[in-house]
Amino acid sequence: MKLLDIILGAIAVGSALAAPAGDKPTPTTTKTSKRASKFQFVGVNQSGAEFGNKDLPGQLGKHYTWPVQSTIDTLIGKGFNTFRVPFMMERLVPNKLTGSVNTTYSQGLESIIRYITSKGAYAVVDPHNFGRYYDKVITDVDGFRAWWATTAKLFASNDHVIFDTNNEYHDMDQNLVFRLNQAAIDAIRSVGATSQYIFVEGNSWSGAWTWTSSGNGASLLGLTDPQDKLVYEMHQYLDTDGSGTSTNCVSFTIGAERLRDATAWLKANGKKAVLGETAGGSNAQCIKALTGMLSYMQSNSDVWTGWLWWGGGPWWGDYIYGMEPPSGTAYKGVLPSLTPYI
Ligand SMILES: *[C@@H]1O[C@H](CO)[C@@H](O)[C@H](O)[C@H]1NC(C)=O
Ligand SMILES: CC(=O)N[C@H]1CO[C@H](CO)[C@@H](O)[C@@H]1O
Repeated sequence: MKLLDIILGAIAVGSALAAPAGDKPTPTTTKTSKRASKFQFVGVNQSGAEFGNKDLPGQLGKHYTWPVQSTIDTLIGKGFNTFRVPFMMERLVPNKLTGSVNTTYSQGLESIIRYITSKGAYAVVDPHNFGRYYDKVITDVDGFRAWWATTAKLFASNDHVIFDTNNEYHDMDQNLVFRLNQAAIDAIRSVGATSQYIFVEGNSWSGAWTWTSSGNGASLLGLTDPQDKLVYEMHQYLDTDGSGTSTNCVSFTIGAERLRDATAWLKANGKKAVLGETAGGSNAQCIKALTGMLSYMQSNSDVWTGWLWWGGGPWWGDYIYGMEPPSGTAYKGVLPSLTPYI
């Protein structure tokens, strides 16, 4: 296994050196290319600032990093218009939920968000915390409200920002997940951030395939937004346990199958959703499962607003789902097949 990793690593480095000429970053002045799909949001998660999440606050360049501007340009050139930026709640507001921002980290976050939105794309502000703060489930709903008021204030005047209440709540009381989401919505609106979309996530890692069986459907249906701009963010991987840790996909048809139940819920209740994380391995079976899923979403685009790939970012190396230009595994092997859905 070790030896295989080393060989794969060497291949990754080799192919990075031999990047095809067509993969040069798009000049920053290039306008968003014409897109094939009618999805509102098509994008890529841009990892880095949430890395080293056990090292808090952590050091820039050692434990975490920021997404790369030229990558944003390149992916916009491919038609993408949405970038989800995961980061750590504790790095932005250290020590206590009701505290104030760490200006060093905040400037890094604000800078990449500003860059993305200056290109006309959406930037999703994604506290990648799984409903936890310093590794403990957040039960202080008022504290969470305060954290969100502090954070939303930084972006209140930028209408291309999208607020994502939290990444993948899991193993939590369902009513707590409801109350945290509602507190975030209320806090965001209370500081004058009234034009932005808000992505709300569910329990059970916000899985689309378990949206109703987990209780998310019944519980989160009650969320309210005075601006009526809520989008349910669901995640879906296509490997056996749905964890997004394998290059294998269950079958050619698994993508569409895993979204059926959630789609019925969305239609029955007149709600909209975005697939905030999805991926599959760079192989024929996964590509067919992914394009089948995206095609199913397109034919249900009254409720599915779009999708975001997991993941891009400068530190993924030869990661199985890497979407980082020029040599990411998925960038090279999967993206060419996804063009009709961008
Ligand atoms: C603020 O953030 C910087 C950069 O991540 C870090 O070096 C510093 O220790 C942080 N300060 C606190 C109080 O967390
Ligand atoms: C499927 C996947 O890659 N999930 C990732 C979500 O984000 C955390 C933090 O970056 C990773 O540790 C997970 O692997």
